[in-house]
Amino acid sequence: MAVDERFCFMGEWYDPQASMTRTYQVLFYPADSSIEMYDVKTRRAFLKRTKCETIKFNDFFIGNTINIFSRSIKIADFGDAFTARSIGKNQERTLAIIKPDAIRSLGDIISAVYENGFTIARMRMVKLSQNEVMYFYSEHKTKEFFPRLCEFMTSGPVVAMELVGSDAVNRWRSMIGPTDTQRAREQGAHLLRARFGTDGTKNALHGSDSAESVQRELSFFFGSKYGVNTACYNDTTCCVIKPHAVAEGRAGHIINAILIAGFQVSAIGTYSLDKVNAEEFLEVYKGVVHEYPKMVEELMSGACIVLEVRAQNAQAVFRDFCGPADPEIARHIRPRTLRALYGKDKVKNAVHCTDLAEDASLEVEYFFRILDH
Ligand code: DAT
Ligand code: MG
Repeated sequence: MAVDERFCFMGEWYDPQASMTRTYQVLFYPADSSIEMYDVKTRRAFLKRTKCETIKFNDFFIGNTINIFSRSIKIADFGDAFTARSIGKNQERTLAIIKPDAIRSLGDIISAVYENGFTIARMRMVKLSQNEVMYFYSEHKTKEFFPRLCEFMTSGPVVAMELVGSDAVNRWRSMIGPTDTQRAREQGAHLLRARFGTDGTKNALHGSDSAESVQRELSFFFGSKYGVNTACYNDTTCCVIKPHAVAEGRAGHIINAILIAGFQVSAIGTYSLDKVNAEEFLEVYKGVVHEYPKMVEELMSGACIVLEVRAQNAQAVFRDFCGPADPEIARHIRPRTLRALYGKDKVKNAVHCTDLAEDASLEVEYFFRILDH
C-alpha cells in the first residue's frame, strides 16, 4: 500500500447547535489510519490530518456511521472516482434472511457471516404477514409450492440482514448452497442450508439472486419497512452488544451464548446512536458512574446490535449472566459470564444490560419503539 494512498468520502454530520446537516469531505489514509476533513460548503479545512486509531478501513462503507472525534459522521457516498472504483467493488450488498426454521441458530449464522468477511450493515427481526410474504415472493405466486412457502415464512419471526462485502450476491448464495436442503447436504456439510435447513421449502436462509433483487429486497425490509419488529416488552430486558464487540466480530458468539444459556432473543436490530441518543439512553448513569462520558463515547462509536432478551424474571437473571461491569473482576469471580468472556475493560465490556428492573421495558422501548420511528 502506497504511503500516501488516500480515500475520499462524503460524510454528513447533524449539527444539533445549528439544527442542520453539514457535509464534509472525509479523507482517510490507511497507512497510518489518519483522517482529514473539509467542510464542503465553506471550503475550509475542518480537521487537519490526524491519526484516529479507532477507525478502521472496513468502517468506510456507504450508509455506515463512524465516530470521528466524538462526531457521528454518516458516510453518504464516495468522494472521488478513485475511491468509488477501488473500494466500490469490495462493497457489494446483498439481502440475506434467516428464515423461521433457523432462528434458533441465529448466533451461529451471524458468526458464519463475519467469518466469511461480510459486514452486517443493517439487521432487524420482523414478523411478516401473509400479504407481505406473498408480495416478497410474488415471482413464485403461480408455483405449486407457493402456499407452503407462505405458510412457512409466516410461521415465526425472520431476521433480515444487509450484508456488505466483495462479490456479495454470488458469494452469499454459494455459501448457503442449493435451494433444496437435501441437495445442499449432498453438496457439502459446510453449506449453510445443509447445516441449518430442514427440507425443500424450509431451507433456513435466503439470498438475493441479482443486483435488481438486492435493490427491491433491501427496500422491502429497510426502506418502506414491511414487517413489524417483534419486540414484546414483557418478561424481557434490554441487551446492547456494544460497538467494539460488534466491530470485533463477536456478536454471533455473544448471541449464541445467550441462546445456549436458555434465554430467548425476541427482537433484534442494529442502531447507530448519535451523541444525543447515547447520552439520553445512558442518562441514569450520569453523575453516578464516573465512566459515564466514556460510556457515551463507546456507545456512539459505531453500530451496535440491540437485543430484546426474554426469560422469566429476565432483567435480574440476564444481568447476572452478563456479570460484573468490570471484565477483570468478572474473569476472577464469574469467569463464565459474557463480560468475562468478551469484555476488554470497564467501558468496552461487550454488553450493556438493563440494571434496574423498572427500566427494562423502557430501555427496550427506547430502541424498538422510539428510535424505530
Ligand atoms: P432460492 O430461495 O434458492 O432463491 P427460489 O427463489 O427458487 O429459491 O424459491 C424461493 C423459495 O421457495 C425457496 O427458498 C424455497 C421454496 N421453494 C422453491 N422451490 C421449491 C420446490 N420445488 N418445492 C418446495 N419449495 C420450494
Ligand atoms: Mg430466489
